[in-house]
Formats: sequence, structure tokens, C-alpha cells
Amino acid sequence: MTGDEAVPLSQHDILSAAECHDIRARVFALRERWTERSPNSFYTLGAASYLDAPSQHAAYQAAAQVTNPILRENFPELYELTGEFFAELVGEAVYFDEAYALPGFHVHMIHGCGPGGDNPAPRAHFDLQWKHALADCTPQATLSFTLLIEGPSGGASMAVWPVRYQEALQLGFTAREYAARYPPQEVAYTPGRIVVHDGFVLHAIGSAPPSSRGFRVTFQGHGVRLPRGWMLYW
Ligand SMILES: O=C(O)CCC(=O)C(=O)O
Ligand SMILES: [Fe+2]
Repeated sequence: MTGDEAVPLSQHDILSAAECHDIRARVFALRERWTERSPNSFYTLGAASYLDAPSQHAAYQAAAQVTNPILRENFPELYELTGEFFAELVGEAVYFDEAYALPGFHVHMIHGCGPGGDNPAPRAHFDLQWKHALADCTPQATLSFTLLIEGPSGGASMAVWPVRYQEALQLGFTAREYAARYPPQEVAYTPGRIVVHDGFVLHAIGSAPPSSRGFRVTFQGHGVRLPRGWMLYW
């Protein structure tokens, strides 16, 4: 995907329900290895550049050296499948470089929300974490993906606003300002279906219905197009 593609988002079924179930079981068997990001609410299995790299690139790379072997050893077929899927999608070489974090898992514990509902606008963002992850080079193009493994009772989605990073820059508004003013479109996730976009469309984790309960487990990552091909990382 390039920065100027007309359709900003695509979806592809790549895992069966049984495969999602099996991956979910392995993620939970590794609970001791999750990193707590917000108590009793948000965890990652893996290092994530948007959380670990800003102003501490060496710490991000060090964290990746701890979590990459765990991910690689426990989910070998998932990395193989992801690499093959993207190689076909972009029609170019795709690789992982373990100096960076491998794609990993978000685990959200959904406990419902207040009567005011769950507003995704404060979470709205563009995926600019490559600036922190790569530190010293600018990619020719980028991609981001989310693959739902398990959703809570109220389902899982991505909120998308039809505006791009370049427009935000030109018109001088922030992601959150725009999102607070305009309603998003909801892209519903289905377990086993990967949602791919270029990271420059305004988006956020979608709103959870007030009664929703359970786990929202996603396999997440990004890609950068470099001279050698597309490098997939988190
Ligand atoms: O989990 C999702 O729905 C999207 C997460 C996201 O936008 C991100 O991690 O950059
Ligand atoms: Fe994102």
C-alpha cells in the first residue's frame, strides 16, 4: 500500500476459527510473559514501538531481544503465514529483522463502560511509530495491520475517520481535534480476518458497547518499505 491509494483499507480471511482458538490458548499460556501497560485492563505480548521506543530507542530494541524469541518459538506458523500473506499482497519481498520487535499481541480486558459509552475519539491517531522504531531512516511506504484473534461479547472494531495525515498537516488540525468533531465509521473485526491499511488514515480502537465483557486479543504489526523489501515489525 502506498500513501496515495484510493481505498485506504482491505480485509482478508487468513485464519480459521480453530486456528484463532489455538493461538488464543498459546497467548494465555504465556500470561507470565505479558507486559502490563494498564493494570487489569491492557497488556502486550511483545515489544511495541509506539509504547517502548519514543525517546528510548535502545530500550525498545532491548525489550525486543527479550520478547522476540518467545514470540518466534511459540507462534512460528503465524509469522510464516503473515510473511507469506504480505508477500502476496504487496508483490515484493517481505522480511522480519529481529533488531526490531516482531509483530505481537494486544490483550485488552473489557469490563463494560459507563452509561456515557466508550468514545474512541481520544484514541484517534495516525501510525507514525516508524519514526521512533527506525530512528535513522524514512520508509518509502508503510502499512499497519490488525488481526482479531478473540473478541469480547460486544464485538471488536476499528473506528476510521475519512481523513489522512497529509490533510491534517495541511489544514493544521490534530488527530484528536478532528475525531472529537466528526463521527467515525466502524469497521467490524472478525476473528481470523486481517485488516490492512497504510497507517495514514485517521483511526482508533473502536468503541466497546456498554455491556461488552471479555478479552479483545489482536495480533498487530506494521510494515515499512525499505530498499531490501518490506520489513514487518511492531
Ligand atoms: O487494535 C486496533 O483495532 C487498532 C490498534 C492500532 O491502531 C494500533 O495499534 O496502532
Ligand atoms: Fe494505529
